[in-house]
Parts: sequence; structure tokens; C-alpha cells
Amino acid sequence: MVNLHKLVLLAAALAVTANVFATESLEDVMKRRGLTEKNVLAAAKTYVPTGQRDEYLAFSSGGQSGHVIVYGIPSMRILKYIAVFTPEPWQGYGFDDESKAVLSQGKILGKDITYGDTHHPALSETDGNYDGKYLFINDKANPRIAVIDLHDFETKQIVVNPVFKSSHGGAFVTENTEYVIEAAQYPAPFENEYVPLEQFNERYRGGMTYWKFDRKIGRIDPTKSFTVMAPPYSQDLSDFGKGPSNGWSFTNSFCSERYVGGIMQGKPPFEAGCSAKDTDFLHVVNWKKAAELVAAGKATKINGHDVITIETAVKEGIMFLIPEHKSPHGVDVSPDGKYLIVSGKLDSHASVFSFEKIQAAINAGNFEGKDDYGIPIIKMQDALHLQVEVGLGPLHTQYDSKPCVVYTSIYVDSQVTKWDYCEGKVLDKISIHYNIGHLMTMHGDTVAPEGKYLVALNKLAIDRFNPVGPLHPQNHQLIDISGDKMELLYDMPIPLGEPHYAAAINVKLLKPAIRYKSGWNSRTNKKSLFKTRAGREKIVKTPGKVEVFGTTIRSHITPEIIEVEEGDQVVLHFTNLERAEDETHGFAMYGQNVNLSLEPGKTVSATFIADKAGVYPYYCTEFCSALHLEMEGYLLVKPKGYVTEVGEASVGATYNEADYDKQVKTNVKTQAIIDSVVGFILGQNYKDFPPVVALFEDAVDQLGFAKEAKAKADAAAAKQDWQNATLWAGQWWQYQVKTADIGLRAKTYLEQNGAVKVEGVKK
Ligand code: K7E
Ligand code: CUA
Repeated sequence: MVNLHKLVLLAAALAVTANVFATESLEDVMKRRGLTEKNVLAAAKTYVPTGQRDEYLAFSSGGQSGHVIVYGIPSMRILKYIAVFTPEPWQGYGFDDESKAVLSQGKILGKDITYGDTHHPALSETDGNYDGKYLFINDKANPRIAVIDLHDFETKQIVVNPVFKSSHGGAFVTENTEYVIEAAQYPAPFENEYVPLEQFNERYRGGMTYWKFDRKIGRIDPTKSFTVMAPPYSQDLSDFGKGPSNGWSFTNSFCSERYVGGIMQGKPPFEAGCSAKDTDFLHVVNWKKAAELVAAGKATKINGHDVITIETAVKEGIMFLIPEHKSPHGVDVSPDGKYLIVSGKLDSHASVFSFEKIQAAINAGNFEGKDDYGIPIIKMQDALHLQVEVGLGPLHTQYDSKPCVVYTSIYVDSQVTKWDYCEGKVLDKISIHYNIGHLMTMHGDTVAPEGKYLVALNKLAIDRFNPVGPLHPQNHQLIDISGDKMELLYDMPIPLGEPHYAAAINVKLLKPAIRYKSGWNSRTNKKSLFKTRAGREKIVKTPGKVEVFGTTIRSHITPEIIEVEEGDQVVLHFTNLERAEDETHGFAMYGQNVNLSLEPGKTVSATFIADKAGVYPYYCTEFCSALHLEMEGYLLVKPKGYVTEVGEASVGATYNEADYDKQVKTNVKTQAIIDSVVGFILGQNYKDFPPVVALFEDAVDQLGFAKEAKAKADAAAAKQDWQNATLWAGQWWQYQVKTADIGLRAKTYLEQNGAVKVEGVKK
């Protein structure tokens, strides 16, 4: 009650000082909107005031959308969709040549795949902690892994698994991101050929692929990656060991029955056959030793890729099985690397396995037998630390900052259970709406979890939001875990696909760029071969081909007229000359499926055949300035052999000396405003504010352009060419307006952020 009372008083005090006409108090609003004290507390815990920022950024899988969703915690405000496996027009992804090259790395057997089923994002780690550098995510449907660079939140690479036909147990990283694991899901032959289902046991296979990540270049190196083959047990989620268990990986499986359904053939379905036995197998793999075996030439090449066969794995003692409760889902290694928690979807227990006990059994050769493929099986009891009844349908587990405390998602009961895995006791439960899948705590899969918040990634939303038709949004629920009792704070709809897993990182660890180095190919992270400087724009014509080296800057696209002949191949390269924060230009063209995003500094290209004569307007798609609508141009595709006729020229209005004088008068007045704004900024300690320094630089640039335009206007006026003199004076004014606009933004920033006057600065 004290808190609420304080809030009310504070709100009342603010209302009085801020606006004497605001009569509604916090109590009034609560009454009007039917809010309880608990609601208001939840709001206060999640509300991020305008202009302020979140403490964590979550990277959530975008499910069938093939994207990654970025949102803030605790506000749950969506900030970005990172396009990964699917074209995304806003970012120009799949439209410019540079990103098309990334997408085409993801072709499956030569076919373009323009969607993905993204499941598990993984943040890169150094010494087991997030380092804020890279993000990886898998595609379950088409076994692929993508690499996203957190320098600019863009997808840089897609690798296709050379032997799997689906994958689920990825992406997870080793404690220094040497490897990214991807485990198979549905067994299939490793070779790309037909094998009858009758040979399921003999020829269908699962496995774990260890993708080598090259930190220096920020890319996966497929030539140094390898796969450990496994029986057709339908492998599922995986995790890497850390600390004492570093060097090992753990992978679940959910159909060790190796059942093959066939409803239409009169057989019971997969779901019956795959849950017949009480247990499935946890795969325990010594990946460090596996990597050594590959280096020693003991791998077999399949589809040109290094594979350690089951036979070799058994002979060299790198793979072991442990029975686990049937149809398990997640396997999650503890922060200290000593335990792994596994839970069976069809059971009410979570099992805590001890890595030490597993090692003891392996070292003593203490096995209960072998499976049909000769892999040693460790007795469940010999590996177990303890088991806890956590609820029906436990799926995934995340760790808290408090020692021994974990949270497990309970699918069937729609709950989160908080429990102690050292002592084996349940501490708290909270209801979820509805059917939770994964859950995520802050840094909950690292060596140093930060606790604070938990997000429940729910499968069903049902009645939580305004109805929008039979297809409902997904629901992420934010839960406060800072106290003894879990508190539900917020429901966030996700309208983009089923997000399976998410990873959240403290924003202190992220240092994303504001602009690219000038003329940058962001996808290769190198200077673009097509970088174009201001004033160096050109159109290069060779037989059958027209190549444009263009630029964009407020508020024009250079060139503004491109003439080609019907049938020509047109190659556009545009460099955004802007250096100002957030001054992105777009480029869209009629009828050619050309749509580009030009962030400051970026160079992108588009290639197409101008196969039909006609007129094709193009324009900027980002409202970048007051004259954004004028940021336009024409592609003119002439019929073959077209000859320009005399008298075709001349369009638009004409101007005289009076028009010129009028424009110059306006410009002189505008300059006075600019001078006063600049005077104000220089009179403040503006150098203490980096955003203002950047704005100021941009303003100086724009003023430089104004000077150039003025010179051209002066020259034309000297020749009494009032037409061009007026037009150039107009252009001079355009640059002044932009300068004034930026200057005013800088001034406002200084005023709102407590800048102070400095003495002795003369304007
Ligand atoms: Cu549980 Cu793919 Cu990890 Cu869906 S997965 S929930
Ligand atoms: Cu550039 Cu609108």
C-alpha cells in the first residue's frame, strides 16, 4: 500500500507541476480502466519511459517466418525482425544482389528455399559468457544454420547440412564458440538418394553435426566441420558441456523405438510407436576427441563431408547412451557444468544427471549393455543425481542467478515450476496462458545467469488478446523472478510465427554500429567493389549491358535519368552517402521487383533485364526529408533502334530574374536562422554529447553542399541564365533547409539533455 500511495502522490505532484489542466490522478485512471494495484505495479515494472531504453534485448526465433525477432525486456517492445531464411523487403533482404548471395547459400539440392522454420537462437560466448558478437539460429525444416553479426544485426551466412534431411538440436555453442552443434531430427539416409523404409534400421541415420566457427572472420568453416553419425533414434535438443564437462555434448532422442508409422498402410501412427517404450536415449559425445579423430583422418567422406561412423565412434569410445524418461525434449547443462537436466514430455519428472557420475561409469567401463549398434549404455541410476516431480509434460529448463534454482516449463499443466536441483524440491509454481514451450531467463544458459526476468514462450494464446481471426498470435509472457514468488507481469503478442526459443542479452554487451564505413558491402563485410563517391557517379554502357554507379543523399538519387535499350541487362549500384544517424534511403522501381534499403554508408546492387520498352519511375521509400517525395527518377527503356526526334526536348516551367531574386532573398533569411542555431550550439558544451557532435558534422556537410549549389547559382546568374540560376538557388535553399533541420534537432537535444553554456566561444 505504501508503494501505491507514494506513486499516487508522485503522480499528483507531477500533474500539478507539469500541467495545471490535467485533472486525472493515478487513482482516477485506475478506477476508469479497472486496474488493480497489482496491475499498476506490473506496469511500473515493465514501463520504459519515452526515450529510455530496455535493460535486455531478446532474440527470439520467428518460427515459420524464418526470421529472428528482437525485442526489449522488460518493456517487450519489438525493435526489429532480422531477416534470416526468408526475403524481407524493408531490409532489402532477398532483393539486393548482396543479400541474394547470402540466401542462395541456403539452396537445398539446387532449389531456392525462401522460408525457414527457425527454432533455437544461440548467442556467441567467450569463457561461457555471452560476448555480444554473433547470433546463430537453425532451420528445422531444411537443416541449415545461419550466422548473424550483431555489429549490424544482419544475416551474413547460411550453411546447409550436407547429410541431414531435417534438424532440431541446434543452435548451441561451445563455451568459446569454437563449434555450433546441430543435431538431426527425422532419420533419413545421409546420401542424397532413395532408400526404402524397409531399410530404416540399416540405412536411415541420425547424428550430430559440429560446425566449426572461425571467430576471426565471423563465419562457419564447412571444410573444418564434421558429423558424428548416430542410430535412427530421432535426435532432439542438444547442449554443450561447460567447465568440467567442456569437450562433451549431450543430445536427446524421442523415438529410440525406431518406429516407422504408416496410417494409410493400416499401421498405428508414429505417435503410438514412438512412445511405446518407457525410455529413450540421451547421447553423450566426446566432441573434442571426435575432432581429433577427424584431424587424424579417421572420418569417412559422405557428400564430401567428414562423418564419424557409429562403428568408429564405438571403437574409439566417443559416444555413449543413457536411458532417459520417454519422449524427452530439452537437455540443459548447469552453469557450473556439473549437471544436466532432462525432462520427459510424457512424464512428470525432471531428471538431474551428474556429469561426474557419467564419467565414472565410462571410466570404469560400467555399462548395462549395448544397443543394436554396439553403443555402450550407461545405467540410468548410475548417472542420476536425483529426480523431481515437477508437473505433467516438463519440456525445458533455465537457470537462475541464485545457486541451485531452476525453472522448468510444464507443457500439459501450463505452468512454470521453480525448483531446487541440488536438494530436489519444488519451490514455487505459476500458471501460464497457455501451453508453454521454451522458457528463458536472462543469460540463463551461460556460466553466469543474471536471473531477474523469465519469459514463457507459449504455444497457444486462445483468449488472451483481441480476436483477429482463426490464426492467433503467439504469446510471450514476462515473469518477474527476482523474489521468492514468481509474478506474471505482461503478455506480448507475437504476430509472425511460432517462436520456439529465445536468448536475452544484457544491452551493456552490445555495441551495434550506427553507420557503415562509406561504400560498404555489409554482407561480405568488405568495401564494395561498386562504392561510388559523391561527384563520381557514372553510367557505363557496354553492348547489351548498362551499369549504373549511383549515390543517394537527401534529397536526390544520382542519376535521376537512366536510359537503356530494350533487352539490356541493367545493373544498379547505389551508395548511400549519408553519415547521419538513421538517414536510410530506400529505392523502389516500378515493375522490376527492385527494392533496396540503403543504410548510411551502405552500397547495394540490383540486377535485372529491361525486357520491355517503357517508362519506369523510381523513388526513395524512406521519408528521409521534407523533399523526400522529390527523391525520384526515371528508367527509360527505349525500343531497339529508337532515334530521338527533333523538338522532343524541354519540359516544365521557366524562370526569370525576378524568380531568382526572390529565391536568393529567402536563402539569405534562412542563412540567418542557421547562423543563430549554430551560434547557440557552439555556445554550449556540445562536444560532451556524441549524438550532437554527429548531427553537427552532418549539418556542416549539408552546408558545404549548399555552398556548392550557391556557386553554381552565382555562375548561372553571372551569365544571366535565370533558368538555371533560379533552379540552383532553389537547390542551395534545399541544403539550407536540411542544415536548419539538423541544427534544430541538435539544439533540442542539448536543451533536453542538460547542456550548459560555455564561455569564451566566439561565433
Ligand atoms: Cu521445444 Cu524446437 Cu526447442 Cu518448439 S522446441 S518448444
Ligand atoms: Cu531518401 Cu526519401
